[in-house]
Amino acid sequence: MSKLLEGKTALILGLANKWSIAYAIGQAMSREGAKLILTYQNERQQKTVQDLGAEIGAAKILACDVTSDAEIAALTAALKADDITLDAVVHSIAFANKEDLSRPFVETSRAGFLLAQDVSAYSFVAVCNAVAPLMPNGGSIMTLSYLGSTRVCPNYNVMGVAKAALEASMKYLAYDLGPQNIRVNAISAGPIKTASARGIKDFTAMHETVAAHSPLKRVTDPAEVGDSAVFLASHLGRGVTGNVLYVDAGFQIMAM
Ligand code: NAD
Ligand code: IMJ
Repeated sequence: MSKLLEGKTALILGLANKWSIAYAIGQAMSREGAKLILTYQNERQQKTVQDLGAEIGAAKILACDVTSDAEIAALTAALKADDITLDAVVHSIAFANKEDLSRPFVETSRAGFLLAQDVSAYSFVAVCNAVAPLMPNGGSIMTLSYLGSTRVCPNYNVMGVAKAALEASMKYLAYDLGPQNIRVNAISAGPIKTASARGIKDFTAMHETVAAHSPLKRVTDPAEVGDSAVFLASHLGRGVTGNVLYVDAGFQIMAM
């Protein structure tokens, strides 16, 4: 069978290490023949991202801290200077203060609230605005969300509110960019043991709850998220925009 992303170029933001969901997406997209461009947040991650990028044959690796308008502009300027056009963009980025993910949500500070919104939600708007001009043939932009956007998940707190803003932003972006044949979607993944999940209070218990109660009776494998990202980026996903695609072993349908 021919590869699903042959001839397509994908930009992936949010790869930090081998556990990152962005790495699983990069592996799946590389397998399907995509040319990959990766970004890293700062010098601390540069070496790791370069090593992992080499493993999946990344064509280019650039720095981009998404809290900086200048760094986002420099990223797209560097791609433009190389005459690179994009067919797919993956935003796999979130951050909140650690203490805001354990104490009661009601105690969230203004600064903590705004930080989570800035990194985890606004950055998606800024990235979409920056990359759209590099997608003259249309394309597919996606972000990663979590069930805590619409349901209360203990400790997810300020991140849940940021994911609610992210999912709503995704829909407005889908409306704005639709006329350019740019599709915008979110993948809502089930809990996966990444750096952003490790150290979270009761994460193992949450994993066990999902495995026990989800329709598929198991947790989400990052490779399943990678394959869904391939679908959204490919011709097969051409009719899908403004959607939250749950890749969570079915957990979100359950009430008891
Ligand atoms: P991860 O820690 O590997 O990825 C988070 C990424 O965000 C890192 O690469 C980090 O460098 C990047 N980042 C943070 N602040 C940044 C900034 N200012 N500029 C640029 N990059 C920045 O963890 P992950 O679990 O792969 O998370 C990726 C996405 O998936 C996040 O949006 C997360 O909310 C979402 N998600 C995770 C799970 C899970 O259980 N792990 C479930 C559903 C959704
Ligand atoms: C995170 C916190 C609380 C509950 C949680 C999570 N559950 C899951 C996550 C149930 C699945 C992981 N997740 C979906 C995230 O989006 C994580 C985001 C995150 C994690 C950290 C940890 C380290 C840190 N800041 C963070 N910011 C965002 O300092």
